[in-house]
Amino acid sequence: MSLLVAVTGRNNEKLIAKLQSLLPNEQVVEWGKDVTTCEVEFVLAWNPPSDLWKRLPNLKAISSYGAGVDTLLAQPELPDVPVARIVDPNLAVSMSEYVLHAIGHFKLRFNQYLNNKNELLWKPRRVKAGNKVGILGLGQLGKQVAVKLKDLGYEVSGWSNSPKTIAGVSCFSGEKELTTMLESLDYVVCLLPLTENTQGILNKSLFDKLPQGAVLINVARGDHLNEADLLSALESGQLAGAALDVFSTEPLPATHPFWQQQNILLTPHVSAVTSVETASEQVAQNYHRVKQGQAIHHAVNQKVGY
Ligand code: NDP
Ligand code: OXD
Repeated sequence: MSLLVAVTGRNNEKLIAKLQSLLPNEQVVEWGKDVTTCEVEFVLAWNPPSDLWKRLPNLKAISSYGAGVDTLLAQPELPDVPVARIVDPNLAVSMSEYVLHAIGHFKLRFNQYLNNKNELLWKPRRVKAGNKVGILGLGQLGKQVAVKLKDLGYEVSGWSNSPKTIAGVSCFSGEKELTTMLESLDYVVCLLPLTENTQGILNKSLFDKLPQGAVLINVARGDHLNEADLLSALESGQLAGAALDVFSTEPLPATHPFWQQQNILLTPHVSAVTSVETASEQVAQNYHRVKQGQAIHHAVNQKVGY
């Protein structure tokens, strides 16, 4: 049995070394190197080549090298085996810090001061009024972000598929309740998984339900957002700004209009970066579980897509 690392677009030296140190008696191989495909029973994947799966007749389980599994589940020839994802409390810490910074960027008017600096302009302003934050998605990440913001004094609400109770956070579920939640928000944060139900959810209809001048923070997936609707909402003033960490096309092409928008804070998919250490430990544990014929930890529900 061997573990195949099919994580593309990054240098996997440290990852392979860490996995090999945790699995000293197992073969850890990297896609693209000399791989005996019939021995592979476990794959760690991130943007794997789509022709990979048909070469692995003995595959027993797959782990995403990330919290999100949308691109993995969308692979046309994905075999019918359990799929796990990374669940790391440290991801929720980085995500909370990112979201807090993104709110501060607009609330403290750093967006304007950055521009003023270029023009040598000394122009103090009061902080932007409003501290109501709504989180779309109350899972591993959304729940922690909600609790952190609540602890800092923000008025926090959250929306999920199933009803939830979180002390000090107003919880909503279902479409009707989403409208109620949106009506009072100053900031809306997307932390939903990308599924057929959530694709394009950040669109004109949602923006129009927010009070004028609200700010959008999208840290989930680029395809949650209708980009043209965002540009129109910024143009009309319906939205005062947006912080975007994820894009439909990554890296964001140089010609993309988002680069030129002063009221868009743009970062290159860095709000909660998978840790080699934690991911390796979880993958090694799941590898052992597969070897012993046990169910894997952090398996996703492939029918619902997360
Ligand atoms: P989880 O699967 O733990 O949580 C997802 C949440 O979304 C749950 O609360 C779920 O509701 C809710 N949800 C799903 N579908 C719907 C729907 N149709 N309507 C309402 N609520 C819905 O995910 P995580 O918190 O771990 O991660 C969220 C996403 O963040 C990932 O899928 C990934 O795309 C993104 N991400 C981005 C990173 C970055 O660096 N930018 C890093 C890591 C993740 P319920 O609880 O009822 O099931
Ligand atoms: C993830 C990500 O899903 O990095 O983990 O986006």
